[in-house]
Amino acid sequence: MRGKFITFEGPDGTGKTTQIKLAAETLRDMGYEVLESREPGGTKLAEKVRDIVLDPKLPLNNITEILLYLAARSEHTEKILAPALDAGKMVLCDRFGDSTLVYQGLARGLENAQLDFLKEINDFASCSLQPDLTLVLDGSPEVFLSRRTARGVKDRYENRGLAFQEKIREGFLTIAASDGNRIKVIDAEKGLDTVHAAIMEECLKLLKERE
Ligand code: Z5A
Repeated sequence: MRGKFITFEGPDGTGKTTQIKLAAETLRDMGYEVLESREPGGTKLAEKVRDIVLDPKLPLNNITEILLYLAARSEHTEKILAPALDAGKMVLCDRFGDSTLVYQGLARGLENAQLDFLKEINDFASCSLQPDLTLVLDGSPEVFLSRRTARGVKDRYENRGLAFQEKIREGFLTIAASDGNRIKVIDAEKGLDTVHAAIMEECLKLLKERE
C-alpha cells in the first residue's frame, strides 16, 4: 500500500524540526516505517542548493530563487519522496510546495495569474505529488522570533524581521483556509507535548482513513 505524505509548514522557527522528530518517534513506536526529510534538501544536490538559497551573502533575483527551490524539489521528489511512498513508508517532510507559494508568491504580493503560474511550475517540479496532510504550525511571530534568537542562527529570511514574518504567517493561513481538507492549523505557541498531541491527532485521523 502506498505510504502517506505529511508536510510540516509555517513561518520560521515554529518548531517544525522538533515536532517532526517527535512524530517520527511516535509513529515508529507504533510500527510504521518513517522517512524524515526536509526542503530545500533531502539529496546531495538539493542540500547544495539549500546552501546557496539560504546564504544571506549571495544576492539572488526572484526568478533565480524560485527556480532553485523547484530544482531542489524535483530532485528530492524523484529520488527520495516518491520511492519512499511507493515502498509504503510514512514520509514526514519539513516544508514542501506550500512554502514556495507563500514565501515566493503570497509574501511577495504576486497577482492571481502569477500565483497560478507559480502553482503550475511547482506541480511540474514535484510531478504533481501532493501531501496527504499538511500541518501548518502557527502562532505569533514575536514568540517564534524570541525562540530563534535564543538559538542564534540567522539566514537570508531570518534577517527580514517581524513584518516579513507576519506576511508569511498570513500567507500560510490563507492557503490553509483555501484547502481545509488537506491543511490543518496547529497552535504552535503551546508547549512541546501539547503541540505533539495535536499533530498526532491529525496523523492518526489520516491513518484511520488508510485502513
Ligand atoms: N523556503 C522558501 O522560501 N521556499 C521554499 O519553497 C522552501 C523553503 C521549501 C529554510 O527553511 C527557509 O527556506 C525558510 C523558508 C525557505 N525560511 N527561513 N528561514 P527551514 O525550514 O530550514 O527554516 P525555518 O523554518 O526557519 O526552520 P527552523 O529555523 O529550523 O525552525 P523550525 O524547524 O520551525 O523550529 P525548531 O528548530 O524545531 O524550533 C526552533 C526553536 O524553538 C528551537 O530552539 C526549539 O527547541 C524551540 N521550540 C520548538 N518548539 C517549542 C515549543 N513548543 N515551545 C518552546 N520552544 C520550542
